[in-house]
Amino acid sequence: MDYFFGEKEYFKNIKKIKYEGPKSDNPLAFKFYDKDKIVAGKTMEEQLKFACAYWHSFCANGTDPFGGATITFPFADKDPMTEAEKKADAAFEFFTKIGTPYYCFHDADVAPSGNNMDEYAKNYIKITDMFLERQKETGIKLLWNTSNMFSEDTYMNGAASNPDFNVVQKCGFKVKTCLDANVKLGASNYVFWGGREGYMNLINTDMQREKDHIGQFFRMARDYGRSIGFKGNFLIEPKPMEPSKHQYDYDAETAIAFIKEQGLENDFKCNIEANHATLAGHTFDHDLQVCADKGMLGSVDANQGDNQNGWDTDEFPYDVYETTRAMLVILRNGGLGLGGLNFDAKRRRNSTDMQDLFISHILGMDTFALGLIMADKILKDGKLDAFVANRYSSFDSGNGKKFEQGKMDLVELAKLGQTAQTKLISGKQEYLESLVNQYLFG
Ligand code: XUL
Ligand code: CO
Repeated sequence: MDYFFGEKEYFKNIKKIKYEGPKSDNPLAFKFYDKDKIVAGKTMEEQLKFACAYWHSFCANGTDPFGGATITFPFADKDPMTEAEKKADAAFEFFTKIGTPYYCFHDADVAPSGNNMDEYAKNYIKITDMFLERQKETGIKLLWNTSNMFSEDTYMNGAASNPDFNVVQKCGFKVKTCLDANVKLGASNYVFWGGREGYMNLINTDMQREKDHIGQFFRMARDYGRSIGFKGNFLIEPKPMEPSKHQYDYDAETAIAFIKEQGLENDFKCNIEANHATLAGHTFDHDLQVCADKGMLGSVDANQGDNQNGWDTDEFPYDVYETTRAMLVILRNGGLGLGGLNFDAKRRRNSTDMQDLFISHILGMDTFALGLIMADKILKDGKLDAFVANRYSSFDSGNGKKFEQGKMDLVELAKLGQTAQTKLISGKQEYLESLVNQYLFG
């Protein structure tokens, strides 16, 4: 099989990345991700369903608020459409070489927006037609696409929540175009991340009206998507802030409440991003568990934040403790369903070698592979789950069961409480944490 498409090989000197095991000193090899290895009844590839994020891997050039680009791409071209075509070829070469079975993109990542909406659609359709060909050639699938309604100045006051209906109309055009491409490419999901769907100051904002407009917009997107044959999940990706001060889909609980308030629960689930959960003051596994408990775990943006920084650093995951805890939730959930693990992650601004694009993905894939192996070990051993089950066992029978089943009123509960004997029962947190260390390093 050839590992390049179009006119040339963009990542020369880098062959398909293989599993070489934990003792390998080859930076361009997997140490733990062995795609065909069976873990918890499925291959690692099927369990983890990795996706590559177009916007970080082929667009982010190291620019930050304090300085310009540090990363140059081998597909740069003076003509924006030619560059988009070369970028698509380079992207499929990368997916094939690194071995991510899925990819994700925004409209703005893949094609130039042109001078008007017709040019935008023409460019986008041309590139997504090309994607369709490349998907057929490689077997790589689209996990989700989305519309970027936050970068252009038009969206500075919001997208579907914008106080100006003219902007909402433009959003309609963009999302319709993106849903058409989604169905053409056979995607599993369609994502809405509400970057500017929030506000900076209540002084100029009618909050409930804005939320209702988003709800109305989502119902229209759902109805259109279903009418053209989209069978996957619509996903809301919660984030508390950045770029908005108050983002409406703050965290998993907030997004689920919104989904239910707006009557979208049969079609919408959540896409949980690790760094967004930590920005909201939660842990990654907290937001995953909130979704799992409500049957709302749609997909995952797999990255990692920084313990000291209060912003979205989108690092590639390297914390095995965190991925183990995430994979515990995912395995207990019975897997990711139509979702996957999308690396919404970028290499650091000073990781400027082209090799670093590969190495960063290897790091993320190995870290989640370890998380999967460890979570499987923990679940098979069963001590953690048995401890938790036992902790709640007073509700398994007798009056506790009656309470849980709603067969008791407050008068009866109070009567029992008059003579109830309570004792201090240890939560054993440190014991359980040291048990996890034993699984990880024992
Ligand atoms: C931004 C973010 C987005 C979404 C897709 O923080 O996570 O890239 O994943 O729009
Ligand atoms: Co994301």
